[in-house]
Amino acid sequence: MAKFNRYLITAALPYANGPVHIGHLAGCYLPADIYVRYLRAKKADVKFVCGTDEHGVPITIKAMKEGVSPQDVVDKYHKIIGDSFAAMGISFDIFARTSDPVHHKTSQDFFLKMYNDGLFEEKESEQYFDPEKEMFLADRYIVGTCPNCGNDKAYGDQCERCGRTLSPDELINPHSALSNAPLVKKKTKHWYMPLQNYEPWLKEYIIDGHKEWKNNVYGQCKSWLDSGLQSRAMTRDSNWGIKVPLPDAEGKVLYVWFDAPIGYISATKQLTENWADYWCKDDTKLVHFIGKDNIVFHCIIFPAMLKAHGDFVVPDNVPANEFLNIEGEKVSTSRNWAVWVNDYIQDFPDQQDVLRYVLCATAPETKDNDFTWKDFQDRNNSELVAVFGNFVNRAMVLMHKLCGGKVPALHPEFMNDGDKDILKEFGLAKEKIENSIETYRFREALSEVIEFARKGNQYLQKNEPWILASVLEKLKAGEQHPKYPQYEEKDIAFLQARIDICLHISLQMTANLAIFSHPFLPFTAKRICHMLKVVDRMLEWDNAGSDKLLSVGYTLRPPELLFKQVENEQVTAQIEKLHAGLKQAMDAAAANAPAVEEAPVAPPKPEIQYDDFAKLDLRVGTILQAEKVAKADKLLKLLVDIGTEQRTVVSGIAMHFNPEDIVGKQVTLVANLAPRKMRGIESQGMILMAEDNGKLIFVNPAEAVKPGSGVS
Ligand code: B3M
Ligand code: ZN
Repeated sequence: MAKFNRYLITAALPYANGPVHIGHLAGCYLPADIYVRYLRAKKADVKFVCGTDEHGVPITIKAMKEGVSPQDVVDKYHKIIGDSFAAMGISFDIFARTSDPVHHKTSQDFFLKMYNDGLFEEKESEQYFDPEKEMFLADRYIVGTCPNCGNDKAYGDQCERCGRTLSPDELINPHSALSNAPLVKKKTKHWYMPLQNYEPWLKEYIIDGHKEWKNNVYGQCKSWLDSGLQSRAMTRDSNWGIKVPLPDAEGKVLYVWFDAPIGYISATKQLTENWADYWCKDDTKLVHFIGKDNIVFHCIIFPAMLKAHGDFVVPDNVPANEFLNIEGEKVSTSRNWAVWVNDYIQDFPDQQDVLRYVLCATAPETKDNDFTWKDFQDRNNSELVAVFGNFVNRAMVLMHKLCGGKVPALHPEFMNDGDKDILKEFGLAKEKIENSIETYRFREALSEVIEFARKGNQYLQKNEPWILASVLEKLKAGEQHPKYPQYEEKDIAFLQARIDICLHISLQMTANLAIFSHPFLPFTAKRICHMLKVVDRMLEWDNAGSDKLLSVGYTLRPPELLFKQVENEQVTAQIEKLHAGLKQAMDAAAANAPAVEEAPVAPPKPEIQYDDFAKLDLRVGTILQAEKVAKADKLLKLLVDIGTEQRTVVSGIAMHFNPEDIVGKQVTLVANLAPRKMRGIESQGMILMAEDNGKLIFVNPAEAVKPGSGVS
């Protein structure tokens, strides 16, 4: 394997269109920070760059929603996002912005170099054009009816109701989200990168060259490459972005996924005048930390761009994480189903490390994972408080009590096998943590840190220095301890030595815990350093595994508790906050559904015969019970009386009705629909609803009828 002399570590540039949530942290910022802190502790030459991604449709959509300019949006969120990262101890060397002139110039130069080398294809294509606004529309600005589920507010790239990926051509009745005007197609010219030309190189680079990449990353790359690459437009029609630096390119900007990764280069340029060392020398290890939705851009498109340009190194690894769900549901910023980092910092001041710990311990490294507040509490209380904090606190308290506040001596002549075994653990733990971090297995590394603290607790428990101290006290007073008559006056020196040894080793373990935990829990590591009265330099990785970090006789500060319990009320409050946020977002969305966005009535479906209709068994039923389905905020479980029997029906209407408000209401049920399991509950029928611009209304008879009455 190539020997690397310097590292350039990047974390995905978040869009400056909203605050960051804990899914972002767990996905890439925290793992990147752990890796970088470890490298710095090893005194590696490392730069850690990030910044906000300030172009592209996500920004303009947000500006439109908030009724402000895109510039206002990015200025606001660059600050909020940067502050959240700083507060969480994410230690970027620079947090830049893609609106910076250095970035604009770097991206344009990059484009021009490729252009001058003849690496783009110029192609005309027909694109949707809004005749009222006189502009071409990005897919997101085109709305219409989803051919899959009939949602009349599907976007040109995706239907948010059924999740289907769409292209604008698939939409029924496409119209502009900006003006509501029906769209026309118009020719427009763009510059395409023929990705297929880079296929052989990409296969060699990834499929043969990087078999060590994580399975999720390697697998995605392989499937892209297996299904064949195509030309992809690297420019767009828009007035927000980096201007295409060509004379005949009025109204054209660089595709946001062309300019954003170049942001890593321009950020490095702003950070150091030696930026070219990091980007152009083969002995640089370039690592991109990202979330799984960015894999193709970082593993296929950006490397192809770098290769095409020719001056730059390509990534050595792209350790992408999967997604973190919250309380069993996918994070959704539009539905406000998220734990926002700035909220966390307010609600849990000075407890950044608890979140860092929980997010790392449950990181979605190989598959999507779930964050729950209960788990947050459990891990804090039973791992940080009961294992890590407890060990450090016991070591410190006992040393103050039994050894006069000073590091006691080791007395090798009185050491036993147990002491020798625990000392061996120092080096072993270091090795395991190191191996795991270097192979991007941060969860495993962190569990080794806790394991080391656990061993510390077991060691203290086995040696029970507090009991030895009480025996000693008796013997010094000329008495025997009634419970331990085997010790006599001649054992005084031995007992004192045993106490000293146990605490000496425990304190050296504490110092090691600071070093081991520092990449993960930097605030805690510093607090330990403070108690041990050592400078931060002790945290250098060379010191890890040493049993000579604290000198005998050195006075230490009084102990402070490193962690505190998370109480049940805090858990409840956070869960309530999540649900309140969701409700607020849904209410606001309902209230704001602006008239301009009102979608036209869906066109008729293809004709059917009477026999098709007659197959349906439609009946009126009365709702007897209604309750929320756990961990599914869209679903209600209903019990419906249909005269002959009572049916359980799971219905996706929880966002629209309070369960208590609908008990007693009559509904129309499709009674002969094949049963279907939802969240483990068998749904025995479907309730008919009328939908008016997102609002759901029960379809029921104008007067109350007997449950079971047929509808025909
Ligand atoms: N802004 C997408 C995202 O935030 C995009 C990443 C750019 S990394 C160069 O998920
Ligand atoms: Zn749909």
